[in-house]
Amino acid sequence: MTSNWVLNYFHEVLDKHRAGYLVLIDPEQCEVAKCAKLAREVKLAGADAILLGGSFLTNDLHPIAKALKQETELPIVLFPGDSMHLTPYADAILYMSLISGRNPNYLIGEQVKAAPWIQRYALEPIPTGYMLIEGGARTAVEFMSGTMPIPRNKPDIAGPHALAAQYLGMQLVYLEAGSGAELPVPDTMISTVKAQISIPLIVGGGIRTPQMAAEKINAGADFIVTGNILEKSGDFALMKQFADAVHG
Ligand code: 1GP
Repeated sequence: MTSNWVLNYFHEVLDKHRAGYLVLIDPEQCEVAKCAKLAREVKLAGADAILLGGSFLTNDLHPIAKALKQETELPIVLFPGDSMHLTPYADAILYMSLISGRNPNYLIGEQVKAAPWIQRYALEPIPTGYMLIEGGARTAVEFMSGTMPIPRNKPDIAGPHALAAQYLGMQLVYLEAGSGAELPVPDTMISTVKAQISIPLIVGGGIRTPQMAAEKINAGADFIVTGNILEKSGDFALMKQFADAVHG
């Protein structure tokens, strides 16, 4: 039996701050030493946890996760593109079902393949309803999963998806515009979804400024994820600005 300390920690973050800040490290975009440096900076900046993963992976995940674990006591939470993206050197995994899509492989297939490995690696699975929202251009998740995102002007479709996730027992909902999205998840969609659920709401994809992060929180996001912008800019001062804007 695995503990659920990471999920409890997420709730403690929300008790302490108005919202939480998660930094996504894409193992495809960084070598071990660079990832380790990033992990140190994430802690110094005041972010709350590290998400590790992406849609497509050719790098060896184990040494990267191991290096992150050595550099920070922040939770390392896997954010996998499929059932191959697993390592024992993380603490937890967003055990996601792509509920905005109708591809059975990403609704339950990959989850079945991953389950024995999650048990073997003693990772904490955090059941998460993952919803792809149209972000202005085709994204890697859309292509890799062969699913269509929910149209960005249809919050009335997004709301019942999130509510269904909660009714199925999921512990988090993640609204995803896609990494590097031209347009982040719209505020109206965030507020509509938030009004229908009581589990924490994660929002990510295309959030490029601390002001945008604050806007998404004001709309109802509980956790903000950024990836691309820090990978590209390498601007660690910006990471602190994000953390401050999110924590309020
Ligand atoms: C992607 O939501 C995350 O899965 C983060 O997106 O890289 O655009 O910040 P960005």
